[in-house]
Amino acid sequence: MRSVTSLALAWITVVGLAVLNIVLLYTCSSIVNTTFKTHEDTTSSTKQVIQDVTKTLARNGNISGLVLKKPKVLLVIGIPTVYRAGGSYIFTTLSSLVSSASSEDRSRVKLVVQLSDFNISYHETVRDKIKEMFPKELSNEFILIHNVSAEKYPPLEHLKQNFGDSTVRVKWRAKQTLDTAFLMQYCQDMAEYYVHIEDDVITRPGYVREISEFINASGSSWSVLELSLVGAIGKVFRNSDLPKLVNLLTSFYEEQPVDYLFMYFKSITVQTNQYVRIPTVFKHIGAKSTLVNQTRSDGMDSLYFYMQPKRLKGDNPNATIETNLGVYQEHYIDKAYNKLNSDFFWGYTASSNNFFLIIFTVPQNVTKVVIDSGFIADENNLVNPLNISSNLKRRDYIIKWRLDYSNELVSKGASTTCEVFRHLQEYIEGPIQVEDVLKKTNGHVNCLRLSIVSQVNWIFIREIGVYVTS
Ligand SMILES: *[C@@H]1O[C@H](CO)[C@@H](O)[C@H](O)[C@H]1NC(C)=O
Ligand SMILES: *[C@@H]1O[C@H](CO)[C@@H](O)[C@H](O)[C@H]1NC(C)=O
Ligand SMILES: *[C@@H]1O[C@H](CO)[C@@H](O)[C@H](O)[C@H]1NC(C)=O
Ligand SMILES: *[C@@H]1O[C@H](CO)[C@@H](O)[C@H](O)[C@H]1NC(C)=O
Ligand SMILES: *[C@@H]1O[C@H](CO)[C@@H](O)[C@H](O)[C@H]1NC(C)=O
Ligand SMILES: *[C@@H]1O[C@H](CO)[C@@H](O)[C@H](O)[C@H]1NC(C)=O
Ligand SMILES: *[C@@H]1O[C@H](CO)[C@@H](O)[C@H](O)[C@H]1NC(C)=O
Ligand SMILES: CC(=O)N[C@H]1CO[C@H](CO)[C@@H](O)[C@@H]1O
Repeated sequence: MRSVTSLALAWITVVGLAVLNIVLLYTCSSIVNTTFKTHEDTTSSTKQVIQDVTKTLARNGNISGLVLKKPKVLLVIGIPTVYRAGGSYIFTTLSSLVSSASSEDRSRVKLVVQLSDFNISYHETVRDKIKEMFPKELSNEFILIHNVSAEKYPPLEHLKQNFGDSTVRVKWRAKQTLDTAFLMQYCQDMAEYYVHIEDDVITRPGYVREISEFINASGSSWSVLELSLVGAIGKVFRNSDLPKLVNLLTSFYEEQPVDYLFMYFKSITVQTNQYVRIPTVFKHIGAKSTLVNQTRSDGMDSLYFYMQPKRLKGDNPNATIETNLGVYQEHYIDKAYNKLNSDFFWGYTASSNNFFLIIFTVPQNVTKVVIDSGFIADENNLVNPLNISSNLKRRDYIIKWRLDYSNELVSKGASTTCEVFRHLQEYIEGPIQVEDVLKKTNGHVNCLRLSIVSQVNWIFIREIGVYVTS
């Protein structure tokens, strides 16, 4: 009932928005085009409105059969930037985006830097430095600089207060939402896809291919793809959706922060799955927010950015896996054994005798066992945001372990388990990779048991690979 109601509400919003478009679109584009019409202009402005609405409808529903230009490049990456006290990251962001793109990539992408400050002398500072650092990229239009004009914005005083945010914060977030709308408007029709990031992120070599592959792999039923799990960073939209987004952002900039509106865009468009690219493609580096005195923490961002895709290609025959470790959130051990998801195991050690027990549905002739544990963390992200490589550290890996096997399955009530175990590998320290298992076991293995010793607290397992004879 609840979901029916919210669906209905979503529809009312959609229909409402469509109807309002006739009025609003012009209000919105008057924010963008800024002119207030005199009485004599009415006829031509009405024509303009009708044309804009027709274009929007053509994009959204192809009602008029209007032929729209096909964008020339694959991606346009929108990067709004404003002054922040205590450190600017925009040049690091641009360096990362430029140096991580091959010359072929550069022909498929445009980077649009939007100078979003109302302080014009700050525009000049940033513009000059970009010209100095990236003359070639500017001249061949790999980088474009665009600036906002304060006079096109609605008044940002006396805004509605909500979410318990201070007046300063409400103004900051309302402006951020409008900045995004202007940026999207500017980027309209430049590329097939628009990617929104912020001015304090880094990426890695091959990001263009990674994004392109992810778009291809995501099918067609998405409206937002996520290349980062942080707020408004790394969100991919279709070029054809930009007019709707501009409407949404300019309609609700007082009520909602931009990342919430992105999230609501998913529900309004009835996108039911979340599409997150793991490893993520962009990593947040800004410790200082553009909101005065606000600092931000890294959270799980670096975990997802440095996480490798599953690579072991084990046979992983059907099995149930048990463990006595505590499980963090939903990161159950099956997630590490299942090759088809990009998830992992993350848990904390029990007081003693920690183990993972794999019980095969059918006895297996196991040849090799590999378990990839630990992850790369960016430990000093907030202390030293611009020297990434110096901060990387491996965390939560299994330090000391032993592997046993059993070929004696016993039934206990409704469940089955293994009882008598033999050593496959005595306690050792180091990566978990056990070869020649067939020779040591003579086949017909019912269970494998990994025992953990001398673990401090947390254990992260990216992937389990069990190899068997076919
Ligand atoms: C839009 O309509 C025109 C004319 O009816 C048609 O040729 C074209 O294929 C349509 N485009 C899309 C994307 O449906
Ligand atoms: C505007 O920017 C300039 C140069 O970046 C700076 O010196 C000045 O203090 C800023 N003005 C305001 C009002 O923030
Ligand atoms: C994605 O699909 C398009 C169209 O089929 C293709 O041209 C492009 O090479 C694909 N990109 C990748 C990275 O596979
Ligand atoms: C930011 O912090 C400084 C030092 O604590 C304080 O003087 C200043 O008023 C704060 N600014 C805002 C806008 O809260
Ligand atoms: C493994 O389990 C899946 C799902 O339960 C099943 O579809 C599949 O046939 C099983 N494979 C084998 C080899 O038993
Ligand atoms: C294991 O190997 C034995 C003989 O080498 C064979 O009979 C058996 O079918 C194999 N089992 C599986 C699950 O492959
Ligand atoms: C980054 O950190 C490494 C290791 O701490 C240090 O050797 C290097 O000089 C630093 N680089 C910069 C640019 O600060
Ligand atoms: C300060 C500044 O760079 N202003 C420019 C912003 O962009 C408009 C055109 O969109 C120019 O006319 C301004 O000079």
